[in-house]
Amino acid sequence: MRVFFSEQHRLHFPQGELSGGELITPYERPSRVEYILRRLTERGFSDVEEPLPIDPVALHALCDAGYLRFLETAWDAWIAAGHRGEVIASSYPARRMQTNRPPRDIEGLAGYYALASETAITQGTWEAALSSAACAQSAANHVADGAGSAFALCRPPGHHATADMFGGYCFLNNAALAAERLREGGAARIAILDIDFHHGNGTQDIFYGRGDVFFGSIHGAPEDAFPYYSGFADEIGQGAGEGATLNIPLPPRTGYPVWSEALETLLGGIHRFSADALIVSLGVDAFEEDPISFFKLKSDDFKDAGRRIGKCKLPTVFCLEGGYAIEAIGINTVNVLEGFLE
Ligand code: SP5
Ligand code: ZN
Repeated sequence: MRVFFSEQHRLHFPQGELSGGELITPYERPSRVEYILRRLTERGFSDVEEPLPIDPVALHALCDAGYLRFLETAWDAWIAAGHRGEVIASSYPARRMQTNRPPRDIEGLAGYYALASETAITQGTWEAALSSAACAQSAANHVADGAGSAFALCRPPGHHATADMFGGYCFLNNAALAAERLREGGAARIAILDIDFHHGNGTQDIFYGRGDVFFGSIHGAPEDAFPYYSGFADEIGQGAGEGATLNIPLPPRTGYPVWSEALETLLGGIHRFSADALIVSLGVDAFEEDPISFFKLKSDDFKDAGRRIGKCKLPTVFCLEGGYAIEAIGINTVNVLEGFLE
């Protein structure tokens, strides 16, 4: 399985994540991919390639133009305004306020385009986000060209990002870009399987009205887990997309017996949808030792999950999402890939 990876991810490393009222070193940090790369090498995944540069046409087709302009210029505008810290949103267009009038002031604009405050933008964030998206696009191209599977080692992750919002450590929705690329490559129906601990609100939002892209997710129940305001079981899609979204929220301390049953439910949905290709939003934060999550999967469970996904026999693009138990992130991620290849 070819791996797509760019060193550019390092350009995104904010000093601060807002957590429990403190600024801490972000959980989503560069060393995550170093552990994964090391494990890939150990396990013989030697086919590692630089992605081609991002296709700007595809990016603009997916995202809001004002949002892209914001991401590109936010750091400079923030510094020009005299702010001394990193770009962190603090004011939001909340209930009954104006959600369609981007302010001129950069502090207001940050909140306009944010969905959460834990995620800071720093000097290299835009370039890193572009390189991450490029990994997803190149992996999808590779699969569209006939490879059975590919792994996009995306950092920063993508599944919380909508067409016009960042947050949850995400800026550009890598899985959505991969899906569109596979569509252009001739796959009429795409399934996205999101096994990250958190609900992939961004991916769901992008495809909510679409009948040609299935989105299924297992995640911590919104009552208890970020992103809190989406991922309920009654979110099933709308219009042409009605029935093409399938959410399985699960409670604290869920272990593999219940989690794997949920996975089978999603795989059944994907089968009934008759997908031509599969994208896996591969977060491994369902791991029992993850510092910000509450499921109880063990390392071996990730291999079994990979095996079950492999039984779909679909051309598959894996996009890295979350996973913050850093010492185990390599083992858990590569276990999914190895299970899939068995
Ligand atoms: C891609 C991805 O996995 N994003 C996750 C973003 C989570 N952001 C909010 C985390 C809040 C965690 N608070 C729990 C702290 C437990 N000590
Ligand atoms: Zn996550």
